[in-house]
Amino acid sequence: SMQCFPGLVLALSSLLGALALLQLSLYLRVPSRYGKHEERLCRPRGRLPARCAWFLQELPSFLVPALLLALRSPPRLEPLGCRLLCCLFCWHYFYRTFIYPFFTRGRPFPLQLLFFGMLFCIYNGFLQGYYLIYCAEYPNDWCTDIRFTSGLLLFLLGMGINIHSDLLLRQLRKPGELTYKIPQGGLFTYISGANYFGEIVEWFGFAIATWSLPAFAFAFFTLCCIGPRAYHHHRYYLKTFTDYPKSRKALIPFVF
Ligand code: NDX
Repeated sequence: SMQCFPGLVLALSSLLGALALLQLSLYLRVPSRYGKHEERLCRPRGRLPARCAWFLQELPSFLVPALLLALRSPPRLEPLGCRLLCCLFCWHYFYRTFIYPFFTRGRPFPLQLLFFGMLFCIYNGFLQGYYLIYCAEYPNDWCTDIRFTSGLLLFLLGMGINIHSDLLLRQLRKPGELTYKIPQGGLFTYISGANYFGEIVEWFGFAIATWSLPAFAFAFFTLCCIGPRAYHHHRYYLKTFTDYPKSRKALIPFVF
């Protein structure tokens, strides 16, 4: 049966950090080519409807840790912190897999990126789940530790911002419509990447709550992946809409 190999956790986390840097170097200047940054929309081949694409892409991030949690024998009953934290991770990906895709009005998604996205979700789902279920050791009162409570608070706040902002984006379109408009309301009043800001806050909250290398590596990856994308969205809006609100920033309210 499976057990904890600390060397494996270290290696996988380091590779995740390296992937984050690779992302940064690849996508700082040019955005990853999906959504509003895809050049040719008129080529339907090599693309999947947004619903299927997001469902398939994010499913492993829910399934892998959920299976690890369910199949561990003997079941891990102590300490509570590990299971709670693993459930938080699964909870996010339950939303992202089973709820988000069914409401999205996004453009068809490129198969190639879907393939890499799925690989990434398998990798990260395994790393976070494996660490929490087989390796993490928390004192029994971890649930009252300031790291757990403040991290959990940030996680919930970020998740709220993320879900609310994705809802505001969705409402910009009627079903079947594929055009871009200026997002309004919520944190979009201050930043172009409100949904990304929420997601970044969420995963740094998770990292603080778990106080673990894998979770910090994932938060860093998220920052490197969607941070630059928020900046590219911002530039796109400024270029596309002459009446785009001047005071709006890219990712961090009032700052950047
Ligand atoms: N999926 C995370 N890397 C990614 C997909 C892409 O969950 O090769 C990372 C995730 C993957 C990436 C994933 C991993 C790395 C990949 C990358 C592609 C290349 C890269 C594989 C797995 C790679 C290496 C080199 C390492 C191998 O038509 P549309 O789609 O534009 O419509 C949009 C709509 N919308 C608007 N509608 C009207 N008017 C406007 N002005 C609008 N603006 C947007 O709203 C969409 O339907 C919707 C949201 O659009 P957008 O662009 O704001 O968000 P999107 O990027 O689609 O993300 C959706 C949600 C969001 O909440 C975000 O926080 C979360 O998913 N997310 C996304 C990406 C990564 C991630 C979270 C994370 O790292 N935690």
